[in-house]
Amino acid sequence: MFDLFKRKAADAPPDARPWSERLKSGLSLSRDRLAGTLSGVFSRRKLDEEALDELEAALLMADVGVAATAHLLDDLKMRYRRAGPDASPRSVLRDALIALVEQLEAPLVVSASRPFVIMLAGVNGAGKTTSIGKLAKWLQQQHLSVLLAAGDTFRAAAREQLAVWGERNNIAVIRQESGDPAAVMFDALGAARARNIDVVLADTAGRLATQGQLMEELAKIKRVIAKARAGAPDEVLLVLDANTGQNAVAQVKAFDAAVGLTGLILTKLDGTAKGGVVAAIAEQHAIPLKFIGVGEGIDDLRPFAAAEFVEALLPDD
Ligand SMILES: Nc1nc2c(ncn2[C@@H]2O[C@H](COP(=O)(O)OP(=O)(O)O)[C@@H](O)[C@H]2O)c(=O)[nH]1
Ligand SMILES: [Mg+2]
Repeated sequence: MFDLFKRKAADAPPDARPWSERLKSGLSLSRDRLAGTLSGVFSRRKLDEEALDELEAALLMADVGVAATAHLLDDLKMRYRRAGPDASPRSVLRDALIALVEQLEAPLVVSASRPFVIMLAGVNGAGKTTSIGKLAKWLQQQHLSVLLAAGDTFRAAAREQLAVWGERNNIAVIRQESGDPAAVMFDALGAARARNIDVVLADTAGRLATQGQLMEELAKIKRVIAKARAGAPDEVLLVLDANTGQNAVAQVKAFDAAVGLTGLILTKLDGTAKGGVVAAIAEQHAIPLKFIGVGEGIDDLRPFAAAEFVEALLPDD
């Protein structure tokens, strides 16, 4: 819910630390927990059966999931054999994790199509509107002009929240007092054309009366956008709350089946989230992870970089 406190959090002065530091501190809970469960493995300095058992438990606890954990253990054994008995378990684990999640690394590229349309979907509270606010800033830093479309017409508060992000970014928000999100999208693309805007960010509802209705509405929004500009939307991004654990994988599958996803944004990696869900997604339903969010501030969103992420997640040797 939008309230004054949230406004303060987002308007707080930018965090001056380097991104790698902020990512590390965002993932610190996860890393500390892994440090506890991995200390035996790392200190033994050998990947024997006991170490592999401990590792398995640690990965499962870190939200990596059954399928990706099995894959990682197989891959680890192979890598360890190849690297020889002097290899450090941490570096072998790091390499295996990077190899798995690397396939999700595919930065967002804004092609020459105008207006370039990015539609965001996701369940209520996942962080869609907040991610749009951060993404607007990121795109402006790439010298692209941005317009926001308030397609979550289900809740008045959602429109207002998007308007505040528009103010923060000093950009226009197209909204309607009532009515149909598809009509908002049509308006927004028209306005973007008239004003020579590069990118339209389309917010959508996260919950309607039923899940079926939500998916139908999203599909309809997508069709209307395509009518307003052939080939659009250029990106359909699913916003996921990293705290939802293995349920995130189920959400990726369901939204992909309903609207055809081109990418993901994983938010709230700064709290109690366990981070390992990235590996679960890579193993079970790999869709490019375009951005990760590590806070509520306007600068708390960055492209996903596999090696950087794994380094931040793993405790030191
Ligand atoms: N800690 C943290 N909070 C976030 C992040 N992204 C969003 N939030 C918060 O999560 C709540 C729901 O976000 P919102 O954008 O309204 O979700 P929506 O319903 O999907 O549009 C808000 O209180 C946000 O401030 C993040 O990366 N980290
Ligand atoms: Mg919202």
